[in-house]
Amino acid sequence: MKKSPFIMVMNFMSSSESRDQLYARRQDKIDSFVFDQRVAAVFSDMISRSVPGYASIIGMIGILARKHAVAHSNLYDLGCSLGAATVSMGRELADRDCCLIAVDSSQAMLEKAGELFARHDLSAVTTICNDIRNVKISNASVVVLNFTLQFLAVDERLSLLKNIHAGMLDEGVLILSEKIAGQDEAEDQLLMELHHAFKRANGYSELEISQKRAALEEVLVPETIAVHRERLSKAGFRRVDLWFQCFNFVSFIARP
Ligand code: GEK
Repeated sequence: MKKSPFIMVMNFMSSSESRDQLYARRQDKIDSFVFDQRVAAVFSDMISRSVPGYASIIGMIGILARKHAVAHSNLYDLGCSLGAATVSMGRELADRDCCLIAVDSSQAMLEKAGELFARHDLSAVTTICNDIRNVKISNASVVVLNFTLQFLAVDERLSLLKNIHAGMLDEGVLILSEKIAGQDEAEDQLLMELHHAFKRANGYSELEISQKRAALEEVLVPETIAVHRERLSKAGFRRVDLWFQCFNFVSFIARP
């Protein structure tokens, strides 16, 4: 019997070899966060202890892909990291003739993603090591940006979304997950406190939380839900629905 997406995600998580302790020791100078080999080695532990709802989102991406994937079309996972969303889609679409394309600019991430694809019998996945801004999107029924857009400079986000929109089939969906800013200072503070409480509950110390926050300061720029909706609409998406939120982490479905 095929395993459920939830079980699949738990298996994916438990395959992580190392616990994230990258910010456990006090550092004199905090360098900007980069997706290098050290991060790739602990990534599945890092993201599951840092992003509330990550496992659910990954599982649901498979469900959403099953609902919206069109036969003989392309499915993109942009900023795939270790390929969790690709695996989730691939397992749901084994019976459909679709092409899975996983893109990331980090070679270290893609090497590990390749191992995961092989473990899940998904060696047909096309992996592309490149900046997502350079990748032509075509014949796409599902495009996933799972916590990736937030790493692009704010003024580069609209043109990426326009490029994605131009390469999508009318019946397709873009799944966009992002860390968000609150709509005002009070909401922002509340969501941040809840997120930090989540990280503490998952074993991160105050030092780890504050050093990671400093490393991400200018690298990950969150925006409000309203800004995302407006930009998606400007990029040509005619309908945008929020299907997931936990604290300051959300996911939208946008239709071309
Ligand atoms: C998941 N989606 O597990 N071009 C290509 N890749 C990029 C770019 C870019 N311009 N900018 C960042 N990345 C994954 C999680 S992580 C989110 C995504 C996080 C890549 C970067 O190398 C990293 O692998 C990924 O986007 C962001 O479902 O760490 O919070």
